[in-house]
Amino acid sequence: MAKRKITKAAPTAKAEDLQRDTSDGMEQQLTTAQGLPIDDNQNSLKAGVRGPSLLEDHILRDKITHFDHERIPERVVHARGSGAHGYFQVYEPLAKWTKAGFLNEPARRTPVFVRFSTVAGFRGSTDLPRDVRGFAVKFYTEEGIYDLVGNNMPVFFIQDAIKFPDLVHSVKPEAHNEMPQAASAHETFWDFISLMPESMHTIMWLMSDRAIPRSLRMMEGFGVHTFRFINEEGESCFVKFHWKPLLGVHSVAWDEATKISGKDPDFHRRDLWEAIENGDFPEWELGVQIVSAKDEHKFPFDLLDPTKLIPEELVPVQRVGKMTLNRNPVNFFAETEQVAFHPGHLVPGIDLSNDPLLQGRLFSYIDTQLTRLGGPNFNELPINRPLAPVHNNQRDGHMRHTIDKRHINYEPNTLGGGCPYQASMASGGFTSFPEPMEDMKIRAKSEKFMDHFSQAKLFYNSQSKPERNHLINALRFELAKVDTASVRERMIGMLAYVDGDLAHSVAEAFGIPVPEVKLPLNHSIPADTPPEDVQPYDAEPLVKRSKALSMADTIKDNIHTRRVAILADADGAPQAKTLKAALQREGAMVKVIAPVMHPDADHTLMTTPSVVFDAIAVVGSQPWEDLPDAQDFVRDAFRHCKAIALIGGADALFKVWGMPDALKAPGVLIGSTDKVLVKDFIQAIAAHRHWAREKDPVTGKKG
Ligand code: HDE
Repeated sequence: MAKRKITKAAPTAKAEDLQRDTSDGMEQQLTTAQGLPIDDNQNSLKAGVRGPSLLEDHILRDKITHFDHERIPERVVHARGSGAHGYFQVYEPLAKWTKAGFLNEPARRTPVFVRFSTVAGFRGSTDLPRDVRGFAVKFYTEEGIYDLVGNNMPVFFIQDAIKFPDLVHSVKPEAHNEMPQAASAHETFWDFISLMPESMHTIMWLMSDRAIPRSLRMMEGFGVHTFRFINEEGESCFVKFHWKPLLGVHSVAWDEATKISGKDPDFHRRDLWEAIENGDFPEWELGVQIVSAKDEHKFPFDLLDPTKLIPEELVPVQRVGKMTLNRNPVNFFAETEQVAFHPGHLVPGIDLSNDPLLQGRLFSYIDTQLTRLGGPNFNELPINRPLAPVHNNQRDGHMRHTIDKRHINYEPNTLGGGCPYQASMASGGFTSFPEPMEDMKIRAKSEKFMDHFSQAKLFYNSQSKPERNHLINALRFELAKVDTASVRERMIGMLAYVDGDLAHSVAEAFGIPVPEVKLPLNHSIPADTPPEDVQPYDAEPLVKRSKALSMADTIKDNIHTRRVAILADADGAPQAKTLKAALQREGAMVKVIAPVMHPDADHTLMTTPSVVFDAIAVVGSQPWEDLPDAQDFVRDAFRHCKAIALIGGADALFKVWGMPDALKAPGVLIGSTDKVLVKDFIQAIAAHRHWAREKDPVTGKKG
């Protein structure tokens, strides 16, 4: 065999090299984990060419042992995630509310790492289940790490951390057969939920289109709990955090979501990755809702109750800064998998509230990292390391990276000059807000926590007609997957406490009247209440409808980064090219799809369904109606209410299928690639979806 030129590994001479944590593998020869160069990576050591492998083969064992341990336990929840790096910048100093440095210096770009996730599915599950999405942001501030570990919905299912294992057990695949994967549509979940009236508000969100986002880049984020800001004077106010995406908030259709799950389960991960690679950096504005200390009790709900939001009509969201994601991770495992968030990672100026869900989380996150990342030194992994210097007397433990040079590892000390010494508040030491506290030890909730339905109603009433229809159909779908009729009926009965029509529409799909159910006697209702007295406690809502809860009026004025497919055979290629150029000028990502590859085509029809696009155009003389993939392509786009342009005779399609009305449906355009059509097509794409086309799957009636 010809001899290859080998670049020798540089001898590791310097102490700081021992702390290296990256390897680019370029121009380097292959070694064992101990740095021994390997001269044969193809054959194990054997007793003769046909003989058994030898136990002595330390090179084989070095490689296989490491391989055997490549997996770490996945997250108990939020196992499926995608991450990206970026930065955050505040617009104006927020000194009147908080002393947090990164919220006070507009010139400062604070690096961030964001991990988006689904909740219920395993690590390899689809990106498009009906589920809450995690939205966790790690800020590497000059004062240390600050983690805002939120979701894409502003409320949560339960009010107290002690119910979290029950909730998660009920939604995860069932224990006997580990089915279904990444789905709430099964009976243990609905059995639990139908007994938990406090979950009803979040259930409205989960059944809404928010649970099937079009893109991670088009989701809102929420801190969920009420937190505290503290300023230099030691004054505190309450704060709710929001992330507002600059591309607007958009979702896909449910039928589309199920198809994407099959065709491209990495749809969201790919979308985020490609946008960043293309330089289309996703952006969110950070919003805050501020409630002064004196207003703590002025709302009909409790600020500490995580099943409630503060309607924006009562307390407006003030946009105070912007986050931009501009860099993909280099290594998924090292960054996205090993990142460890914790709501207790705080900086001076931001503090906790007594929300009993948040309080429980403060225990859970470090505890889970001990199992997942193997010990207490996970904060030394590159992705978790603060940029601020770390000096303390914590020592040793599994996988310690730091080589502590001092033998003085206690405080107080004189031998180490008293270092590291306690920081004073003036020099940036963290101090908790000295909230006065004196009460009896008790397992109970404040009375306002008993209001379970008023905000579920607020959410339902705030939805547009198509959004309500989607919510009803989501419930019909989910409950149809429940085998035990009594569970389904109890759930429908519970919906009646939210809205009579909602309950009726869901019941209609099962051919039953709305069952009357008594509110379950669970721990959120005092145990000595006689069943006949168990009435829903509904606080009088201060707001009947909240615009911010609907996606109908979100940003719809551009087609930036929208994915458009042009189905074009070789004949249609020139027209496809013109259309592609026009759409690209507006910032769209355009692909030409062809039944048979041609020089202007990007993909073939066999591999590329329309569900992974926002809009389609069909060009050319091909008898499209004869091709099964083309049929699904166009029919799906029509069913999912996407903008469709039919150019150069392609309008024959719908006629052949006996759907002549489709040609007159909103969002369907017919013509040539002249300017008028292109302009209308762009407008139709920007509108996102033309829901007016939809028919009710149970009654067959429009909208
Ligand atoms: Fe979490 N949650 N959670 N959670 N959560 C985890 O921590 C937990 C809750 C959220 O991308 C776990 O490192 C409890 C609310 C996100 O790495 C675990 C309770 C909100 C992520 C855990 C909650 C969240 C997690 C699993 C009820 C929105 C993914 C692995 C008291 C405000 C972070 C891990 C990432 C992850 C516990 C409720 C958001 C087990 C006990 C409410 C975004 O520690």
